[in-house]
Amino acid sequence: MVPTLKSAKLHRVSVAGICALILCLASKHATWLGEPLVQHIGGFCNVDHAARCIRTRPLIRGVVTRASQNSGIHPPPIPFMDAAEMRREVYAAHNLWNTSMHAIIKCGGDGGEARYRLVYMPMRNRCEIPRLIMEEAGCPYELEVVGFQAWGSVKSSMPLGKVPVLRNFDGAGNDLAQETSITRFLAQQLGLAGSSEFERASVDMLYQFFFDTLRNGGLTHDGEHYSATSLRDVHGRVGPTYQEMRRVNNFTRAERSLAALGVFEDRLGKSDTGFLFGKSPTYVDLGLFNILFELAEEDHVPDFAERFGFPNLGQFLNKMEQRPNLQQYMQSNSRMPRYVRPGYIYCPGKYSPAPTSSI
Ligand SMILES: N[C@@H](CCC(=O)N[C@@H](CS)C(=O)NCC(=O)O)C(=O)O
Repeated sequence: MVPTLKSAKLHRVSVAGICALILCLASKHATWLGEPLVQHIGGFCNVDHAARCIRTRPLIRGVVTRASQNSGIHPPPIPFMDAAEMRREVYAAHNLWNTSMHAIIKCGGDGGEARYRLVYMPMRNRCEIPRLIMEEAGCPYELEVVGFQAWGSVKSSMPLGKVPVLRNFDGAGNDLAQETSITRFLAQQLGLAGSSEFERASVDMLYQFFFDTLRNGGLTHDGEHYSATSLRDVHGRVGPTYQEMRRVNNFTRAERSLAALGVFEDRLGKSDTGFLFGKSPTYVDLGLFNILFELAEEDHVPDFAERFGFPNLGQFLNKMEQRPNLQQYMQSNSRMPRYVRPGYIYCPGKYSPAPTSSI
């Protein structure tokens, strides 16, 4: 069974039922109970995690809140924020380093109950493919946005001290870190990982290739193996195919970029559905879409398909962009801004203009 955030809470409450009853009975004595209780929870996991446990257990919240106050620990609830307001605040910060919000925005689906909560900083980068998976699947989820200046107090509660993280992914209170693990997990849960064992293996192979090349091992769209900016001033297809290249080579970034894109162009040429595998998009299609969408931005190479002789990639981008859920997402306020490096400076992009004061 796939847990929703709510069913996970119910599960935890039932597991903690006996404890909750004892705590309710003891609530009159919260003053003396408080400090040891918080110390116990804090020792068992950590204070931030304890704060999250506390927020999801209404039965014991009163007791523990008093306990927290008594011990000087105030677990701050993470507030919900309107997505348009979040966008204004993010752009107003000018760059990632100035952001200080810690709030949740509701995303995906038709406004139903959230099934997942994804934590990330206010940018696209490593949380974009997990988001595209949930958006394409029409799955309601929460995005917990941690501004860079708020990160210091959140970091220690993350399994590996980094984001993205999928909160309580198993309904038993555990968090899942690592972009690629989150991507594969969500894709499997939401039916975007391939339709047979063999197809899933093939999708995984191409995703690993995608991650090594077009994603530069996770360092986004501008690195040693692939760089959208390196292609701005290139005209025509240059360099060998990826298969002809040695792993260690002296080719330019532009040549390596075109070689990697060529693998996807060829793969699409063999497909009779317009997707990389099967009859519907999988997570590797969404990853490729994300890269091509960025490549086609006005300040990169909007005419990349004609310029480099990649007709299949051009058609693929158009087709993916027209998918209703993706189209809705890209035009929504919940989409985080693009940025340029160095400096992680926010910049507007297609469908996601910087808000004006009249909005
Ligand atoms: N291999 C990890 C890398 C995660 C990572 O480096 N995340 C950055 C944000 S993109 C982070 O958490 N930085 C804050 C820090 O290092 O404290 C993954 O793919 O999830």
